[in-house]
Amino acid sequence: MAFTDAAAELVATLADEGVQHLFINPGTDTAPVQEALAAARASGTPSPRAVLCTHEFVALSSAMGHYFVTGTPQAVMVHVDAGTLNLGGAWHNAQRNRLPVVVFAGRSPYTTASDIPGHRDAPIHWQQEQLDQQAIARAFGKWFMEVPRGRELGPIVRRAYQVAQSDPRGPAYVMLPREALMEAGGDGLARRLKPPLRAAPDPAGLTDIARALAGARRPVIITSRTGDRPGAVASLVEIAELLGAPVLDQRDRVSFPSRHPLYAGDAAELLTTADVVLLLDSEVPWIPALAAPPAEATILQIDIDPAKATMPLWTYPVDLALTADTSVALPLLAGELRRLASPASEASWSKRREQVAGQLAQIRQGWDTFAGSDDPAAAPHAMMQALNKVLPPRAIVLEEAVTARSALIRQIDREPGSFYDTGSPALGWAIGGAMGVKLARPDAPVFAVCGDGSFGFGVPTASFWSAHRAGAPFIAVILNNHSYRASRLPVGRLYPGGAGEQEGSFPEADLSPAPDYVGLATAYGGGGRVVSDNAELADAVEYCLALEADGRCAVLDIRVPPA
Ligand SMILES: Cc1ncc(C[n+]2csc(CCOP(=O)(O)OP(=O)(O)O)c2C)c(N)n1
Ligand SMILES: [Mg+2]
Repeated sequence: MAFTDAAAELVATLADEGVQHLFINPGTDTAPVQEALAAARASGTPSPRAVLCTHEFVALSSAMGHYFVTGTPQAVMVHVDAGTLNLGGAWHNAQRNRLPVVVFAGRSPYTTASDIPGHRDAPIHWQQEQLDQQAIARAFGKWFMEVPRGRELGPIVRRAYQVAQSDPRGPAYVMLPREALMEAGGDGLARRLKPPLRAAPDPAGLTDIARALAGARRPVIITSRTGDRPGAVASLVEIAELLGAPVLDQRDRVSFPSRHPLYAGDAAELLTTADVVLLLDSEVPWIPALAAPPAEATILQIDIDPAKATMPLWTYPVDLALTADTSVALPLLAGELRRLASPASEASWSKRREQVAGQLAQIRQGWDTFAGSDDPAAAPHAMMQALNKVLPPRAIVLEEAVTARSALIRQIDREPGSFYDTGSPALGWAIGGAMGVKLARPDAPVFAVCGDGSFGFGVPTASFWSAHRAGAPFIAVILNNHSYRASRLPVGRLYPGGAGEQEGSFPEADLSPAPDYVGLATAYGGGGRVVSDNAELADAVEYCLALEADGRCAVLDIRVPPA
């Protein structure tokens, strides 16, 4: 079938690539795509659903949330240089989370010739043109291209999705001049360029890893994102159980069940006595200044991107690294370990299992005790414990609680595929991400648990409006300590007893007086509750869930001490 123009081919190609939503903020250059979307809707031909996001940061954050729960390729469309710039820190989050997204951006029309469709027809077409628009994206994307002619659009878009979805995955950026969009496209859909299948580990290396683990005396497993593919978690559980190894789950995803006796959460102190450490899908395995394995420990790694070349100083001392998708490698590793097991080794592994489970039970008991204490720093733990009790089974939790992150890791108990954290620096993702999750999982209540600072970075006006409009409401749980606590603590750490501590005032990190967050949600069709006592939490959650069920966003403004 021939397309009316390249823009129509773009819309059809996106649908054919499995893109379900086009998170869009339009400009004067997206007109051909808007026309093509309208035509597809009118004729009933397959097209992604356009989701209008009133800030670009929300669009890309939302695409990431959608990807987390579906694993499907994503599309975002923004306006020229201005829209590309507004993607802001979401670029970084997308890069660090290996988001297979193609960001399409307008590009000022080239021609002033009025007989060429799409030609320049407004002053802004001069002003918005940059010497190098791609440069904005270059630090964070993995592939960049401009569509020079309508005929080339199909193969370029296919190529963009192939590269974005090839491991290690990541964002691609495609610029679309109006003239090209309005030219004729190809004669039919360009041929799909399929990404490679999941990478399997080197067989000899896998045997070496199995032997090192089988012979270990105090093995420790570290993971963070193995739960990206929830199916991999069962194999990780089997390996941990076979070896009797504690699993530190840094929880960018749920990679190990929190009720399992070998779950060690973020208790990094366990590393200091390890003789063999297995790193699985962890971006920052440990912080040397806080707790690290002994220098003589053997460090093993299985990761889709073991060298992490995009992090300049990733200097962890890895003895043996395998490039592999852990969802392929872990079942194989479990098989190798079963083959290596002898009655003697099984007896010692199972003895260790009992010991380690006992040690971890004590550690976790400490988490509970802390949550119940009078320590002001315990307030988020107590609140998260209370929230955990009333979370509906289907709920999906997004984490952006910064200094209260540990409270979520320790107190919130979720299945694989129902807890996400970007593990990356640009705050503000959670509330935009929540819309994307909700679009993918309409039956799941989505809780974005964030700090008051993080909430503000998420462009709440745009997040609430866009989610309400798209029928994808979420519940923003704000751990409201009236501060950028994370930006205040280092002053005391680096300058103990210094002027900052003596003065006791940190105006640059103080967020009081707190705004009316519930009022803000109300302005965008939602509502919410303020809570300052754990005892009020269950009722407040019920109230917010009722709003959410009614298609409205909710804020649960939890007042906690600045600590
Ligand atoms: C986009 C962005 N801007 C600034 C920062 C620097 N930063 C890191 S943590 C933080 C404070 C976060 O405050 P909040 O979400 O309230 O959490 P709290 O520190 O109070 O636990 C800031 C400003 C950042 N990470 N991302
Ligand atoms: Mg705060």
